[in-house]
Amino acid sequence: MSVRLLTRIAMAAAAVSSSVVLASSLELVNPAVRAMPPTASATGAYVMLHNNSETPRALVAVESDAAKMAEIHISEMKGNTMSMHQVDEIPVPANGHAVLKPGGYHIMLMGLKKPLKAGDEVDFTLVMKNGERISMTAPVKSPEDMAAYAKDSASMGHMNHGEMKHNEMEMHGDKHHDH
Ligand SMILES: [Cu+2]
Repeated sequence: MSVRLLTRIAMAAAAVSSSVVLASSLELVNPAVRAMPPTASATGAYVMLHNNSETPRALVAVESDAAKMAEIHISEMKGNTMSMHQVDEIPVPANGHAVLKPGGYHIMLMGLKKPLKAGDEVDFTLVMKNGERISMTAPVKSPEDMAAYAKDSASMGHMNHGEMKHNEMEMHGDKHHDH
């Protein structure tokens, strides 16, 4: 094989592997939007963001044509009342994840352009701190399905956290011998 051909193969391989890394470095798991009665003008959207890289990431904005405004929020209990407010960013730690779920971080759609009913789909663009824009399509779920979803995302977040830590320990096991 000629050197030139080898170089070409190497370059092609590098191009392929770098695009694969980019595409898989942030994984969107289980997106969902809560269906609301037709009179409602706002609703919440949820997803789990997995960061399969060594670089911390952050979600800083969300865009959607489904509403006049989309913001990133966090819900918090204050005494006996649940209140929510806008946040500047939702961190997605290196080799970790961020869970947007009912009662926690969420995407807030305000000024819905049309009622969203179960079975509809909503398109989003997630804007990351590093400038990356990620497309997301989320199904609209009924209140019953959202209740099940909330349970799932609570336990899934927990389970994956353990898995992540386990993987990280295995992957970096050798480095700990340096201490
Ligand atoms: Cu909110």
